[in-house]
Amino acid sequence: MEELTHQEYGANQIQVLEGLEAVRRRPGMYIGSTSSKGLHHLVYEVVDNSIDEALAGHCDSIKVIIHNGNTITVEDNGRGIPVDIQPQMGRPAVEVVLTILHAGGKFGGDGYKVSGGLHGVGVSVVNALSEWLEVEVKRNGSVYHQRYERGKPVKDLSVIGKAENTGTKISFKPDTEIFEEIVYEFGILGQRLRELSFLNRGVKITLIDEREGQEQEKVYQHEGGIIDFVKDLNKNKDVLHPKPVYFSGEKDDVEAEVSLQYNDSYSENIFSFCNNINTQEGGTHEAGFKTAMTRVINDYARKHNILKENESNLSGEDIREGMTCIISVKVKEPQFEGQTKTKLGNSEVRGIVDAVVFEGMGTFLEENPSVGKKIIEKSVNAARAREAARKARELTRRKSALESTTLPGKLADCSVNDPAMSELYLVEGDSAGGSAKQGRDRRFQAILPLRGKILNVEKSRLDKVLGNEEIRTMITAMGAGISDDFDISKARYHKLIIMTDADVDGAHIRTLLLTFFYRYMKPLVENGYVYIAQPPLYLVKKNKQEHYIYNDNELEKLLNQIGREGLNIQRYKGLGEMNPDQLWDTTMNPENRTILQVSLEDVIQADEIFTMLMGDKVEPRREFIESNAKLVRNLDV
Ligand code: 0RA
Repeated sequence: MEELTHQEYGANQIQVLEGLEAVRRRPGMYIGSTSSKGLHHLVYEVVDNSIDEALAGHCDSIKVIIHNGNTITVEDNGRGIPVDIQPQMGRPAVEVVLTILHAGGKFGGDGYKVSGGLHGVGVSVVNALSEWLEVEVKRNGSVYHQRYERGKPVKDLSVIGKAENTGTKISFKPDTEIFEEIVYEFGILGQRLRELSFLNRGVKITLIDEREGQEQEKVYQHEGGIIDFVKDLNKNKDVLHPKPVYFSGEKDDVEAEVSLQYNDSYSENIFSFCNNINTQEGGTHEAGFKTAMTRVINDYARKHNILKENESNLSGEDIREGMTCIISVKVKEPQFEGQTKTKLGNSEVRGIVDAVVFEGMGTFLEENPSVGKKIIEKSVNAARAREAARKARELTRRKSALESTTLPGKLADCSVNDPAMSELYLVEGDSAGGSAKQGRDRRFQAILPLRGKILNVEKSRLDKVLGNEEIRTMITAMGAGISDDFDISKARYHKLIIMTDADVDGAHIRTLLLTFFYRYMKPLVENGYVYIAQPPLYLVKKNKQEHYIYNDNELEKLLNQIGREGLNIQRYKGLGEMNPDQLWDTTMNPENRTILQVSLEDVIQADEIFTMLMGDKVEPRREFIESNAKLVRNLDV
């Protein structure tokens, strides 16, 4: 490459600029979106590089700072990005890393790999999307510095001081021309950094918020790695054995780690990761885990005569009931597949995880027979319950086959047949249900009144869940089945709107319903079909004018506007206090209403929240109860 003519070098440079221009023209292609999600993604991108340095064994501390004005600094104590001239480009390596798309780590270092694969688009993308970015590298006893604006170097890399140690510091200001709104959320960054600290044992990650009025600092560091992750996920549950099980292994450049612990609940919580990315759609690592687990438990149960010769094998699902598990693999060239590119495709991973789990779990069971016995008892019970549930389900199925056109009697269906246009209102109480039926637009709005509290599914198995009248009605109305049989393409409504009173009981019913949808109709939640209606809290009358008010802030604003004289303020205690017209105007008419879409961006957090809200332990619930707003994103429809 030394013979590069001047001209060719120039051509290279042009290509480089075009690369970053492409990022600015279509940022969504590189960071997913230019909303809050994309904005936070910039930080993850930089942190990922520091994590790689940690995984290579050269860095044990990463600091992330949110400054006033929502600029960010990410600093690590790794080797520092190389500063020597990169032969192909004839520029310092650090400049190449920051200005050339996909250049990160593809040169200059063995062992350096781009983490993520999904996110791993490189820090140059962050540079391209920042008003300015400054890098400081401590290396070779010197501090090097360079500044860029919208991806372009302002001047050459220069030495600005002496350094005693090594590391990289990158500061940047996201570009207002690119992002819709530039406000970082401590909680969102914290959640991801915390996850990274579990997945990368020992690395100390500090998050500092310097913004005026919201100063805070958190340190995330877990010597136990994914064992601590499992403990944390189970912290509000009653566990079957005190210590999570842990296995790890490495083969052909694939590292696999698994930790699991059973609790006494009925749900299965497996979270898998490849290169620190949550593989929500599963893949070969999960498949390997599941087959090995099923095999090893059945082998053990037979060997110890807990399963008799004439009895059939325990199913995978039965074995995984009440299991909390983290699977984490690190793969050189990950292939991400599936709709959301979160399904691991590398076939070599399956066998490696299978071997690690089969061997590790086998040994564990032999060494801990009392735990083994508990796990198998739980699986056997799960199998029995599943059989009972199957019978119950068959019964409902047969019934609905006989009366195939009969929807539940309480359901006031809409007249259109297109699910994409149809809405189902789940309404608390018969009286509000009656008002909703009269007030609705019957063309596209269906009403299902619910009487009293629905069953707390967090404390029941499927068979009992299916025995509950209100739940059966909802399943039939929705028409898409339940649990493993749930088929979202059969959903009769694409909006399911929960409408409860604005009081404690209403909040409780709403949570019970959300728990049910989350545990038994998860795709409904994942696809954003579930909404929460927002009825007004007050009706303020002055002279002939009426104002509906939805929260206390709004009330304060209005009172400041129209004065406090001659007012009549009515506080609505329940939906039942509104007549059908009012209910339509304030809460159901798509032209005026606000409904909140329930989002499940973070399934891990969602599980924690539902365990907390609906599980047995009271203390964490009390701490949490103020709001479940975390699950809910504001959406005006
Ligand atoms: C390329 C090669 C080497 C390290 C890095 C990049 C590196 C990048 C980042 C980004 C943030 N922190 C970082 N730390 C290191 C290897 C350098 C060597 O061989 O000494």
